[in-house]
Amino acid sequence: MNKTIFFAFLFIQNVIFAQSSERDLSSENWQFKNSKDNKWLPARVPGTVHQDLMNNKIIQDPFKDENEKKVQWIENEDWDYQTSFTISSKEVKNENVNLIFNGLDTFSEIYLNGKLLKKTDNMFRIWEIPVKQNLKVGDNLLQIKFKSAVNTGKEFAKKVPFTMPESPRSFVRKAQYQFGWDWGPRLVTAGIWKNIKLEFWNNAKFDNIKVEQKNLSTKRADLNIHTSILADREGKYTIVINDKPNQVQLKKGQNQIDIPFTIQNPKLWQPNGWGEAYLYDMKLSLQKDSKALSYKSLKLGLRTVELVQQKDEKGKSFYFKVNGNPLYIKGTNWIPADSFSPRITKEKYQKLIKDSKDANMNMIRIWGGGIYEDDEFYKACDENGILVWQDFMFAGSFYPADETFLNNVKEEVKDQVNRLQNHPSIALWCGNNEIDEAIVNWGYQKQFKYSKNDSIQVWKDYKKLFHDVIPNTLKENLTTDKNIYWPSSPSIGWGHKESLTEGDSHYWGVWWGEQPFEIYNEKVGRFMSEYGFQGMPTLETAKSMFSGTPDLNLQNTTIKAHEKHGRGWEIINEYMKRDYQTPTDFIKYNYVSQLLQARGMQIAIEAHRRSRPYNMGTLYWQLNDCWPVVSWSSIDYLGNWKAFHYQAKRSFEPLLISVSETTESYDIYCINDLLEDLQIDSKMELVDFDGKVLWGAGATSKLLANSAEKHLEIKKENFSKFDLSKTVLKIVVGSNSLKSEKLFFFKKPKDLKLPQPTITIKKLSPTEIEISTDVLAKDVYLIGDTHFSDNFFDLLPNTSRKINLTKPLEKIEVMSLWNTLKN
Ligand code: BMA
Repeated sequence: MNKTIFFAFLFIQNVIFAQSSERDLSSENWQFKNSKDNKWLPARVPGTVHQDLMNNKIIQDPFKDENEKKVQWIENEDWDYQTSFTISSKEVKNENVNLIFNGLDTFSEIYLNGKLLKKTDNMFRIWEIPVKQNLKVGDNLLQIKFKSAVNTGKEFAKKVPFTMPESPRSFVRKAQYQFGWDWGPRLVTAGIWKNIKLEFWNNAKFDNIKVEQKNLSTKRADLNIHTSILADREGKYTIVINDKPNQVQLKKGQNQIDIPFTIQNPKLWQPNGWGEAYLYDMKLSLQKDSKALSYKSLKLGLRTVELVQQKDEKGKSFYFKVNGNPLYIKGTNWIPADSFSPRITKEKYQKLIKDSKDANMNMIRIWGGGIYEDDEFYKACDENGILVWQDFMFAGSFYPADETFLNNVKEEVKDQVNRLQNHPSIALWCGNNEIDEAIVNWGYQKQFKYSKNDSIQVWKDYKKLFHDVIPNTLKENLTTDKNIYWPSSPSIGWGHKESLTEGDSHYWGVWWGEQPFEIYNEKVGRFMSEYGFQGMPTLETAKSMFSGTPDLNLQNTTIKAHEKHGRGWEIINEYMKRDYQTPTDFIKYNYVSQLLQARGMQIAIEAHRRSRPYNMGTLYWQLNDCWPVVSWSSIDYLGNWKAFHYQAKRSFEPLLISVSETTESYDIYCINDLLEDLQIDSKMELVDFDGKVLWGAGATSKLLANSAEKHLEIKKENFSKFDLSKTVLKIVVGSNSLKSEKLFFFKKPKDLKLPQPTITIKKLSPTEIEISTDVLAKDVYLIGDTHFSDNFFDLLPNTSRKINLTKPLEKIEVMSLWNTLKN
């Protein structure tokens, strides 16, 4: 072989066998401008136009003061982004180059070196464009021009002969909460919200891997690994799965190759509370002549999930069987953790999921008005044993169902189901949030004067989208758990009695219906997927609403503007009046509003849990916030636990004691969510607020695994001689492995005769304190810029509690409910 031929041969070999590789274009120098202007300004990718305008000091932070109003003009403008990036002669020699956009929000035109490559119209789709022919060695200009989503949506709306509620929101495949919600500002943004990559590949590459779990037993897991491979050269290849080679023949173009894979004596992935969320590492490589061309890796969790719905004498059950056992679901609803989702950090995702785990939860519902979440969210859920109820992104409106819209949704479902389905955390796919309910109950047809035909059309469109197109696309793309699709949450609106006998239920009689908290004891459905009550955010977050010195005052217009529910303040005041003395001082009002929320939610959660197995799940509305706001959340925007999150943790404990009052008795329930029977000892004492024990009793019994049982009944006449506004019932239940304590008060907080406590705080170390009191201290509130391991708790006379701090504090302030009384 002469030298030139030899080198040419080597060169071809190199090119053919070069591994696929990626280059992130997000870190290039990006610029943006209003399409009408000429001046380019620096931009950040991934990001949003609002963030870029803030960074360039063109707008003020819309989360502060009343700035939200001042930035509304942005949604009506068109925005251009561009970058210039260099391509090397080596890069251009790759046989294939793709430009991948993981998320563009929303209506854009993509130009490379002046040539229009694609028009996009869906924030939730991934766009992959072959660009080998369009690239050149040296500088390349990439431009993305965004059209106003509001104006584009308005054009779509004109084509429909009737008015769609909240038009033009539902015409645009874009995060719906950006249009404003009863907990969120209106910030309809635009931009490159996920990263952009160049992918170089030669010969063949993995497109996608889906793991089908065919059979799972304690002895073995039979899997089928579905690989989709794109090849531009046919031939013999090898797919190596965890060091095990498999010879395959690929044709030019798309290839679907299924490879059986077995794991002996598998370790199961268990939800939080039942054991370890065990994950296997799976590594795949695609090889030709022993040279690797393409890699994929994933974490595998082996578990079974079934949704069981069986007719019974009261209606139909609704519960999840996980690894063969009924799992009582405890958890919450998730909204996007920021109005500007690209700035949600991995740490923030990890922390919010860890906070859910720490509060004894095992499921989170991703609500349909937000986004299909970032990979990090699902990773954190996989690792922490948190199941995910995944809504598709449709919420609280009517949606069109013309062919273009349906095709767009099909592609969206395909992209998201292919991205997410390997996560063991995903338990259920749900069509939408409250759309069935909106069509049936919210009266839009009357409000917008629909004809009979218009109404029929709305229902037809609904059926097409949520009973046909979405479930069918889901089925085509899922490998395992094909049956878990639920068209709408809730399945039946809360005004109908069937909402409590079958399906999942959003119970809003409390808050929206202004019924008393105690009604929660009666309105227990089979699976409560939403219910909630608002509370103020912590003081740190309230202060963050101001750009300057905070004016913490209930009449302050900034404070008022950070409540998005039209009647929010009124409803909080009304409920507060029922149960508490209403303070006028801001700090005390803030504290009591949090207690009020925690109290309402405690009543709800305990009523649900006492009712198992009739009720098999409770997901409160809502875990988190997207900005500093008064809302239903248990954790505020800055990540601080409100009183309710501490309460949720207590109410979700695996062994719970709950007291239900009847006309004649106090019934003590024990709830055991574990998979083992417990031998329990219980001790009860009636204690007055000065610490004197007035009455006592005890019992021993067996508490079955996975059950709620009425354990004891105390006749009211036992207590008739005591002043119950000055006493508390202390119940302690213990077994070998677990202990649980409950303090039950007989009266509403405002009717308790609370003595003035002397609360003492002793510093044990920079991050540990011991807190004690002489007489009963109700709802002890530790104030300071740190996370306390416990807060907003009751402390019995002459007892103490050790509390850890995440950060040392010079000074800790403390108050209790006594401080809010008008003595
Ligand atoms: C529920 C949710 C949200 C809303 C919440 C509180 O029904 O689905 O749309 O924010 O109520 O009103």
